[in-house]
Amino acid sequence: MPDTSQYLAGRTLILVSNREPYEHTFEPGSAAVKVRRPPGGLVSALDPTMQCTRGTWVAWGSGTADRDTADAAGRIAVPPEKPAYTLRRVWLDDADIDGYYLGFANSALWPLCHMLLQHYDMRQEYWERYVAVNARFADAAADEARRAPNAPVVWVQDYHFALVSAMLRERLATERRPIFLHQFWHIPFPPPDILRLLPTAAYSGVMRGLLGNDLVEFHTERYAQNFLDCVDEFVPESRVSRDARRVRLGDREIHVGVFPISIDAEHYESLARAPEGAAKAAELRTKYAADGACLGVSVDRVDYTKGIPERLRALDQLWTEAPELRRKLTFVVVATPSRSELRSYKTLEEEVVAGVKAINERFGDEHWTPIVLINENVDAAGLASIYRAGDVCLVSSLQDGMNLVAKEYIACNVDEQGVLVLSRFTGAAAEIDDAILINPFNVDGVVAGLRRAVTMPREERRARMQRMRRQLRRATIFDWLDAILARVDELASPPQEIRGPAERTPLAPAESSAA
Ligand code: ADQ
Repeated sequence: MPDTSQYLAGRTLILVSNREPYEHTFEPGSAAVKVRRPPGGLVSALDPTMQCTRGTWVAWGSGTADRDTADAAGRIAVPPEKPAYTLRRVWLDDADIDGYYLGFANSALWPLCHMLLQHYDMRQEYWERYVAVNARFADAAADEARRAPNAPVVWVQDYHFALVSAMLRERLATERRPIFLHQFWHIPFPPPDILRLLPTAAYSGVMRGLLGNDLVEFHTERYAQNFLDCVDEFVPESRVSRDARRVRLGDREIHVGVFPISIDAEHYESLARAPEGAAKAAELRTKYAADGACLGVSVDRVDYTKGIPERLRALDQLWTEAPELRRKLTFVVVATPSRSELRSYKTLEEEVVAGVKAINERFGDEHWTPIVLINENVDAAGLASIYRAGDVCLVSSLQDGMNLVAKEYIACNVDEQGVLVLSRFTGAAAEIDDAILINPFNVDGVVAGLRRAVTMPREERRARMQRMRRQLRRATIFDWLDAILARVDELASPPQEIRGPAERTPLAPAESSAA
């Protein structure tokens, strides 16, 4: 793990994200409290940085015991076993969760950013809640910035908080302390023709909110250029330099950067190599890929962006067209429900279960189940053994900011025999050179890609996987973090002065009428 303490010298890092790094919950039916660390690479990568910079992490206090363990301001020192930084919790009630999280963030922005318009559902109240919750996070971050012993660097995560940076800049405008604001956008950024489907106040607010940052970060050049196109179109008083990826707004300069996120490759590799990982992988192969048969794997949250029904359609067609692959190719599909409160997600869960059942009835028999569906949460060690066992990993996202599953598969493929079949609409496809690229909307193409994967000569498989593994080792999540912090260091020094009120970036008011 690279040493990130060389950056942010004399500065305090304030991180803002929807999910918190430590969640306190009551044990069912008792007053005993347990601490949960949400799984995921981002928290594991950022937690050590927070520990060494002794900053503050502002996040939604989502645990049942979160209020009981924090002080009146929602603050608690973490990690619990060896406190090194502050977690500042922001409280959301059910109406906030419905309007801000399930509503504007996940029913409006999420489908638009993934250009899947049939799932777009927009209500005025969603936007109003989103503005209100973003304001509450900006208040909490402003309070933390005032408490910070050093010049604060604020790092906002994702599409839940498009307005926070501009709001925060406004709140701190009268205090002449240097501050640097930046934001990572984890999902695709759409072109103007898609973003304009939001009401005018909302698309204008989102763009002006993001321009409250000094640096806006994306996974790929395409998302960065889409963002610059939207700035050009929706913020007419700005000046956009596409080549330099820069925006001039009043006397401020906003930089746009490309930083493809990655994984802790060593960690995944060690899970796959561990004796339990190896044993579990061998067990999977004995069960589903004995006698030279082939094992396909896929891993996703159940989300319409991941192309799961499209994948099932392709498998159906594959076993129809290539009867010789029946009993010779089994698929383990890990598809864990997420956002089940939303009807479109619940419907999709049912569609996936019914689709798998139909395929298994059509092609399976008493000795062979074509698709093994695992629709529960699997921990990282379990995933590592599934990845290790898989001869083919199919990622069929219709759109995906990056897709970390593709990289996890590469990290865990320690036997160097696997083939990655990857949707060209993932951020990962812009980076990974040796996958078989597919268009998930074209079922014939997916079938052709799968056939190519299962028949690929051993030497070609090995050569491709070796190259992908070398590429991944050079670009892990720590390299991502390192590159972003280095860029922040470069741009933030000498420290930028907080602008006076007259120079503020205007934020579209929540009450403006919907267009
Ligand atoms: P996600 O849409 O969640 O992330 P992805 O990048 O694939 O998509 O990351 C998912 C993570 O959850 C992976 O670490 C994976 O192992 C894990 N996971 C997925 N399905 C699981 C399951 N069924 N059981 C257990 N774990 C599972 C968003 C964007 C992506 C972007 C990331 C990071 O949508 O495009 O790559 O953020 O920026």
